[in-house]
Amino acid sequence: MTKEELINGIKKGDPRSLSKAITFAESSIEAKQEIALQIIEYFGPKEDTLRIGITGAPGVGKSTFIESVGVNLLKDPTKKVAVLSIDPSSEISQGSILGDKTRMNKLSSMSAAYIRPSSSGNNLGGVSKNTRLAVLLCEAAGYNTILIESVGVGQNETEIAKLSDLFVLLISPGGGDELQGIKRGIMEVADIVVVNKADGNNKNQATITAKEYSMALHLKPKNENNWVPKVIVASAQEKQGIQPFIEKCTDFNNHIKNRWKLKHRKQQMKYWAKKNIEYLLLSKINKYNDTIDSGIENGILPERLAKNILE
Ligand SMILES: Nc1nc2c(ncn2[C@@H]2O[C@H](COP(=O)(O)OP(=O)(O)O)[C@@H](O)[C@H]2O)c(=O)[nH]1
Ligand SMILES: [Mg+2]
Repeated sequence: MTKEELINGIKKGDPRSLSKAITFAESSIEAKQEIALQIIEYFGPKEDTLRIGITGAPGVGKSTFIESVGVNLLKDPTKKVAVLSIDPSSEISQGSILGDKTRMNKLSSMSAAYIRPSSSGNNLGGVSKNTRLAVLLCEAAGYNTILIESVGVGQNETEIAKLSDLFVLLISPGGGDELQGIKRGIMEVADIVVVNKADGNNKNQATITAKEYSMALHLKPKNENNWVPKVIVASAQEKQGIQPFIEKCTDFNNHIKNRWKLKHRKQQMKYWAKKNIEYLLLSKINKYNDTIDSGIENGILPERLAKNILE
């Protein structure tokens, strides 16, 4: 498919064109990624969208929760929902992704929804770098609510915050132990904490956990955006707490809209610019292997060598 065909397809709302464009964005082949960049540039920035990053331990119910939220969001005919999932285990096989797909059965059958696992290249920062382009392509295709699912491990957890306007942490009703298990870093950036699986025997424990988090979140210094983080008790399975969550998301969007959102997105783009420079520089290092070899053989100090190469 040519760039023009992809652009026309995306304009017409053809999900296959969008998928193809995202595949190009994720490609390690320069020419393909270039096409994806040009498509994004063609459509230009979409400011009136909400990017919701959702993280949490494996099995806490992220996919189930996202499906319930997506289905509820689509009761509003002005909404179009895209779900991107970053799953480290998907690097090797597509197994876990298939699992996610089946869990999002209802949502994936709805025409205003688009669901796509974000493949992680094995390049540095590849996971989120590619996902960022996927977000932009979904927005180009007219999806105005983007839900990004990521397992809260490793660098993923902070990088997903760099892709989102609104950052959500899902936890299970585990009480105090749970609170300590969560890295401070995540707590600090969470705008909404959802205590999921508040059903059956876990109901009471969920309320207690929610109170603990509420207290912890009130103690932490306010974010730059002056938003006081919220705690929601939910059961993705029984579809409880979903509408209250969506209302909080809307509140948040109104809170940041016109004031903080675009500034925040610019800050994020500066981060990604540096990340991309880092990536390009590192990928160039191998070019200097021969110079390094002969320099060292000839007794030049590594410090001198580096300066000679770069200056
Ligand atoms: N009891 C209960 N189980 C849930 C709830 N949400 C998800 N689960 C179950 O937890 C398991 C993991 O869910 P999944 O959405 O795949 O979690 P993820 O790994 O965070 O995406 C599945 O067996 C779900 O059916 C919930 O609200 N209550
Ligand atoms: Mg999942």
